[in-house]
Amino acid sequence: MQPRPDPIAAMAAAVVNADRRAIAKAITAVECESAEGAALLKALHSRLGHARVIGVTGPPGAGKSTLVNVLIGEFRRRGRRVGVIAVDPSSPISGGAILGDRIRMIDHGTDDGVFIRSLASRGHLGGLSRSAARAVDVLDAAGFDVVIVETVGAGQSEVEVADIAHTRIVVCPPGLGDDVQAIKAGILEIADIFAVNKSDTPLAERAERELLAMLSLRARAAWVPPVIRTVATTGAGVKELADAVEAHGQTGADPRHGVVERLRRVVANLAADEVRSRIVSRDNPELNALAETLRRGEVDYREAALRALEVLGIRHD
Ligand SMILES: Nc1nc2c(ncn2[C@@H]2O[C@H](COP(=O)(O)OP(=O)(O)O)[C@@H](O)[C@H]2O)c(=O)[nH]1
Ligand SMILES: [Mg+2]
Repeated sequence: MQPRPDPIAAMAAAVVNADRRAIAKAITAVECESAEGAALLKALHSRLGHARVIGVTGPPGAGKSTLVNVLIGEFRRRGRRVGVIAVDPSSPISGGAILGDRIRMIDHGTDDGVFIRSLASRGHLGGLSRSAARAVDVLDAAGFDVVIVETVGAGQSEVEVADIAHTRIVVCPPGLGDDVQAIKAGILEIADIFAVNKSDTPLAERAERELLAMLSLRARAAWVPPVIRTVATTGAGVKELADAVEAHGQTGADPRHGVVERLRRVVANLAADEVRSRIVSRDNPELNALAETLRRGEVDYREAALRALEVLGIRHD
């Protein structure tokens, strides 16, 4: 009798063969943290490391999805296979059809070189960024040359998605007013490239000036984030944006550029979650006593945190 084929191994092989239905099924499996999904990822891990992962983040309405659309077209023209994970289902990515003739060929329904997937926004945002990291693994294993991850907002989940991206594009629309401060506080720190999108609107020049002024205050670094004006609705500036992504990839100086480092960051996020939930949810007398010593002013926060790790049996030096 023939041994029964291992369904996980068969699915992993189909993903590696870039079978579209298998990729779609695999992402569904890894999205919810099922045992099947976990086993599948394990089977795929030795195939990781080919894709260049690009994070695209910024406030809602900045034009991220539209920009991703034209970036898909630009990378296709450069012969790259492009996978997209959108963590922002509110503004769908169409696959490039908006530019009409110029990139009609990449209508993603017919182009095997493009795969686009929106992740459902069920669960908390942290969970969503975990799913995004796993979906990126699937697309990487499937051999996509470029994997773009679109995330909305300026919170912890964006920082985590940014953690797994080789190159992080922050999309800044002009005229945000006070919102600019909120972006500045968080995601501006993580930008490798700035796209001042909607450059066809009056306040674009000011937004660009503000960004450049802010960057000039920074310490000198090997890579200074370029500020690129784009009009996502026409495709203006997208070539420069793609050039900047490639240039950033060639610097090679960034430790995030290795796949082992990417996996390590995913593990760090998962481990941090685990520790947090154990400290918060356990009705542990030792942890309660520890919080009391903190309240009495006998230890500082950092000491308390290190002792909490000891209580959990996690050694530190
Ligand atoms: N004028 C102008 N409108 C744009 C540009 N890019 C995007 N938009 C429009 O801005 C709106 C939000 O775009 P979307 O890509 O969904 O933004 P997202 O929420 O950041 O993904 C849509 O109506 C787009 O057509 C641009 O460069 N110029
Ligand atoms: Mg969007």
